[in-house]
Amino acid sequence: MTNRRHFLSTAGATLLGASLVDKAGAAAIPEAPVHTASATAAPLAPPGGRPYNPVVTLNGWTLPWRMKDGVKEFHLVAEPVVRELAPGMQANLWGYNGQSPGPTIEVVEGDRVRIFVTNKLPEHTSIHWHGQILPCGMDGVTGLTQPGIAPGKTFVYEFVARHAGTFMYHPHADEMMQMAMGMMGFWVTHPKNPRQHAVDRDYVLLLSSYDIDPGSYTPRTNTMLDFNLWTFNSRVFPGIDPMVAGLGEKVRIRVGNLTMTNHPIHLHGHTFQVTGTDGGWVPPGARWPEVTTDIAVGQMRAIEFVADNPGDWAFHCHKSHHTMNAMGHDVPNLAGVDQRGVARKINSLVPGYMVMGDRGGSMGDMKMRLPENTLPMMDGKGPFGNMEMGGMFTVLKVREGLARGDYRDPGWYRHPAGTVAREVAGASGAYDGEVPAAPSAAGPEARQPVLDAKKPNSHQH
Ligand SMILES: [Cu+2]
Repeated sequence: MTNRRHFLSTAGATLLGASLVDKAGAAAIPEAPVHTASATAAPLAPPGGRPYNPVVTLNGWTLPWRMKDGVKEFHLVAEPVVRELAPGMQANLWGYNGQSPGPTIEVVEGDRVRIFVTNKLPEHTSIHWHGQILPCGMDGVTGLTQPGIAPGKTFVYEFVARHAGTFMYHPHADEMMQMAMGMMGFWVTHPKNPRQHAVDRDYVLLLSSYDIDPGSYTPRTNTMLDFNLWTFNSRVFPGIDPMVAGLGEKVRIRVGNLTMTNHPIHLHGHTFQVTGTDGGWVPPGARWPEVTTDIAVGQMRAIEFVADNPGDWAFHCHKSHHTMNAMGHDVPNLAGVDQRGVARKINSLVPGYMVMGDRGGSMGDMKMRLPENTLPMMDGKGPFGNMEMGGMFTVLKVREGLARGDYRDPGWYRHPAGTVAREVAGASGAYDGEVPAAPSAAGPEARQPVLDAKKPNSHQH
């Protein structure tokens, strides 16, 4: 307590709120590391300070810091970035330190934190430290708790990370524009005691969405609901790395939602518990088992499970349009419509045109010529063919004998003999038992819709 009081009383700027850094101060600002690779970076072991178990940011990285007089100093630079959403598509976004989302910030409960924020955007910005309990003037709300950080200026935020947990940061300035352009980042405050809430692997990701017309690069930022790209850390499947876990390891996945709608996040092959929110840790007696947890806008959820089931397990948003990419959200349903001849006729007018769906909408094995810079609506080569997935989807790979700290993709799961769904006749290893009859619910009566709308005998007012 003494330390913190001392910190707050000596750092006068803290009490006055986020403040502009003058020229003399600027010389003392730590460097702002930049990262542009889209592969998942290895966890950043703490180079000093109190120990903690670092997290892994899916297709992202953690921001290095320096210790100065007992304060952890970070430097974020808000700037335009180019983010590859998946191989074949790049987007002009706004982010921090070379990437959208910005780097993950990791600190320890009780740490004194000083964050320099330099604005290289063409308009003013600010950073709100979502979920932190801090002095009001550090809350980052433009106009309410500070003036906007003008282009070219650097502000400094200082506070104590009071509570361990799962948080995020994002602008509170021209929000519709800045968040639709990808400005956000993850924040983890680790517990003082590294054994508390300890897990073997701790993955973090933010949900964001973009509306980028096929053939273009820059999101439409006035879109309210009709986004066409749904992302984990500004990546879409098949551009999202797998999450890996050794058999029997305890795994945590922390997810924050900064889109415009809710996302029911679903894990196959395991049951998990929601162990934390951006409000804190859920007491053990209040947790219940789930396989899907809905994450509302502005919410964060930490889920935990023991990876006790080997295999390649889907992890995805359960809204079907959220596991699709840009092409195809608006196509008509032509199931049952005989389109023979139509494709040929249209093709003479529009080369490359493809008729969709007289047998359903699956485009898994079709090859359509795409406009430049977009992605098929569902894609991803798996060991059994096309996965027909995009957007908010990846694979949890649980493997026996995986070394601690090994995050490399172990390849596809090798299923034990006789444990894969298979064709009944013909194929090798096919089922050769007796196939039971398949009773149908649709009897003759059921095919005739019966309208039996009885009026109530008497009105009761
Ligand atoms: Cu979703």
